[in-house]
Amino acid sequence: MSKIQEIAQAVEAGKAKIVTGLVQEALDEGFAPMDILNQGLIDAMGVIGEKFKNNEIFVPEMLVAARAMKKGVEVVKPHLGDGSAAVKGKLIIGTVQGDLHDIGKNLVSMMIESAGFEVIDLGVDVPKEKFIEGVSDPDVVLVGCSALLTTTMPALRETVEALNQLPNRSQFKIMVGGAPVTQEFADEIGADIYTEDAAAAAEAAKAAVA
Ligand code: B1M
Repeated sequence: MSKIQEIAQAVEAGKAKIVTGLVQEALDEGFAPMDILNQGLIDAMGVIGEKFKNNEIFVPEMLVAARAMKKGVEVVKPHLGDGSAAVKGKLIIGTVQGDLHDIGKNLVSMMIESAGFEVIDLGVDVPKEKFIEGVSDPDVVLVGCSALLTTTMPALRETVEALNQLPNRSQFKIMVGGAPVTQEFADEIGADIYTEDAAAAAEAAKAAVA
């Protein structure tokens, strides 16, 4: 079994300490940090999601796997920077109201930060008022909204619609994403940017301020 497969298996089993050790070993052995992130850590969460859907595991197992993944991400994070030192602008980001999923949002933050942005993380379960308060800072050029549940897509819509009403709307771009979100939905609710994953989000953020 390859080191990356070992990482994925340890994430699935929720073994946080083993994950951190394996990720460090993989880095020491010269595995590309993006491969460790995508094929080791992120793919494992996909497997966990399938198992949950098929009632093979339940919320507690999902939670320990999520924690193990987060620990692995902490180890790989310092190796993901692309060397962009200059601050390209400020991003506020959060998971919308009613939604507690933060792994994807954290990855997006991390990649955008690595691309040279200052990131203000509003956390999870963020009401639209908090996003609105966030853009009162004139340095904010990007607003990121994440939603992982079909049941929180209406909150995403409300947040984007509220941001679209603001008098300073031309100051910032709105980026949305998360598993149930599509380009079509993003267009429908009036978001500026939809991206499918964290790497694409970082590229889109750079393009948005270029
Ligand atoms: Co939840 N959960 N969960 N969960 N959970 C899903 C999302 C689900 C698909 C599982 C399933 O049934 N297969 C399902 C949603 C079904 C639906 O809505 N149709 C589900 C459910 C039902 C629930 C609960 C309702 C379960 C319950 O209590 N009965 C509950 C809801 C709680 C709430 O939020 N109110 C719940 C709870 C949880 C945990 C707390 C246990 C845990 C979250 C822990 C945490 O985040 N700290 C959890 C987990 C871990 C998952 C799965 C297994 C993994 C999510 C994840 O982290 N994926 C998930 C199944 C799955 O996704 N396959 C599932 C890895 C992550 C890297 O991917 O978040 O998609 P993702 O992010 C990607 C892209 O989407 C994108 O880039 C990211 C990185 O590449 N992206 C953006 C995300 N945000 C973006 C923003 C952008 C741009 C791109 O711009 C701003």
